[in-house]
Amino acid sequence: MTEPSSPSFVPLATYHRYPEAEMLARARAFEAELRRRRTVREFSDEPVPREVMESCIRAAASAPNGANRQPWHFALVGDPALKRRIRLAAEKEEEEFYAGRAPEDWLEALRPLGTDAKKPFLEKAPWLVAIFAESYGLTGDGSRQKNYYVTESVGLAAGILITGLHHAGLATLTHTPSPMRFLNGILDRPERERPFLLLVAGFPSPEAQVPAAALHKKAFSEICTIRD
Ligand code: IYR
Repeated sequence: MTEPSSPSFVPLATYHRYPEAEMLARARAFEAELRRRRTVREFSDEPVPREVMESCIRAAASAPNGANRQPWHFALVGDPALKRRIRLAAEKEEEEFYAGRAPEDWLEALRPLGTDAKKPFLEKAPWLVAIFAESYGLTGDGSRQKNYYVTESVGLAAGILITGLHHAGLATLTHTPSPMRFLNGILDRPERERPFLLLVAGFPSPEAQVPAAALHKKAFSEICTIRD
């Protein structure tokens, strides 16, 4: 057994405080920017520099997470042969989903979005980011190390990634082929990493359309109660 290390602290050197008017202006500008984000299913094949993707992934990996275990792995895929294999494997699962595995109420809920089993965007978009949630870590000697709040942590990182890509001027699609264990095989990731979601990123096709139904957002009073 190694001795437990005692906590050590450094000054909070990175924090910025803004004057109140600027704080409100920043909050409103950020709200407006994020409210422009739309999930896109029609992508252009125009390339996106890898450095942009890498930077957004580093930003995502700054997410708050359980005990700083950082229980995630981001597999960034631009190789056309790998994208094709992912598309074929995802479409196989999705065909079964749409043709019967999905309960009728689920298919009914999806109808306004117009989704189906065909996933051409998995090949057309320049980048896929397969996000894996690490159920447990491995220490230097190969023994298991517990992770905490894995789903919450990876969800937070995924949200930051989507936000960062949008901020950089890219469109994304949050795709969850189900089940998606096939990603471990294709991307050579260990069993202890559970596929969490497959994020498609690139420029939208110039003809891209988005479902009108998804424009409806709940009223603020429905999503927030305030007691001040
Ligand atoms: N995974 C399927 C079905 C799907 C499920 C939900 I919930 C969505 O919001 C959208 C699609 C697919 O990707 O088509």
